[in-house]
Amino acid sequence: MNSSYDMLCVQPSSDGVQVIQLNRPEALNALTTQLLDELASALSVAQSDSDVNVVVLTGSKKAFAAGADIKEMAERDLVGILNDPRQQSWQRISQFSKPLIAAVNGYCLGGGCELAMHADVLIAGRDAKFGQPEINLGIMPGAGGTQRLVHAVGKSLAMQMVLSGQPISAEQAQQAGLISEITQPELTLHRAIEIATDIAKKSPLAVRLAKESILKGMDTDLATGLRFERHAFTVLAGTQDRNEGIAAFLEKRKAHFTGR
Ligand code: CO8
Repeated sequence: MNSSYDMLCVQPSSDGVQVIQLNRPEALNALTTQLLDELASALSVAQSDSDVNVVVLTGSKKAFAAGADIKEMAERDLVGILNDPRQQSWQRISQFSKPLIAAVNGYCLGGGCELAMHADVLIAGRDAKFGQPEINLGIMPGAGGTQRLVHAVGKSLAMQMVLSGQPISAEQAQQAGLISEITQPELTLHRAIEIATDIAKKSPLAVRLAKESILKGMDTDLATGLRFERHAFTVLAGTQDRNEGIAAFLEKRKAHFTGR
């Protein structure tokens, strides 16, 4: 465990997978400026660590994260929010280009839900609750909740969640497409690591460009997305991993990818 963080437990990578756990149990992992900064830093380190292919982000049994820290927010006025240092952390988190898997149990609310939606794959325990309750505080989501949630669950459910503040269950989240799998709560992290370990064995270049292509497509029109996909697909034709993948298939053996 890395002790350079106060509010995170960062495990050493194993089989290309690193687990980062939000660790502020006394406040249900509410996201303070410091916690978000530590997370952005841990992801930057993981980004440049060649031993890390995939990161799993998780919280505790009771909460992935119960939102932005309301006590800290209470101290910020309009100018404080305008100059909000958390904005830079969100930006850095969104730039993480390796696969990020969220393993969610318990409350996943407000900024916590917005953080989980930065993940490429979300899985959750049966008891997880996803919501954007900011409206109950007289505010609204401010870190992607009105944008990414619409992509994830569609307009009608996103409106219902954001305007009423009512959370949805893991089952509803799966039906709507916010999460891909539901597990028993005690198995969520194990299952996330299993998915991550599988992805970590693939060609890192292909994984990176496939992720980028999907994200690009969500941000742009179909023609631009298809053009990006075609370029990315073409770039991969020049990699050793592509030769290795095809040769391994033809020779009926397992591929060994090196990221070249
Ligand atoms: N902020 C600060 N502290 C919190 C938060 C939070 N979001 N959530 C829980 N805590 C603290 C509680 O104050 C309590 O501390 P203490 O024991 O010192 O009183 C401790 O965690 C345990 O919480 P509860 O006793 O309330 O636990 P319950 O099981 O009774 O309830 C709930 C759990 C339902 C999750 C409840 O804690 C709750 O409603 N929390 C607030 C949820 C919320 O409103 N989240 C949205 C916050 S606003 C937001 O996220 C805006 C994001 C914008 C980002 C923009 C960035 C640039």
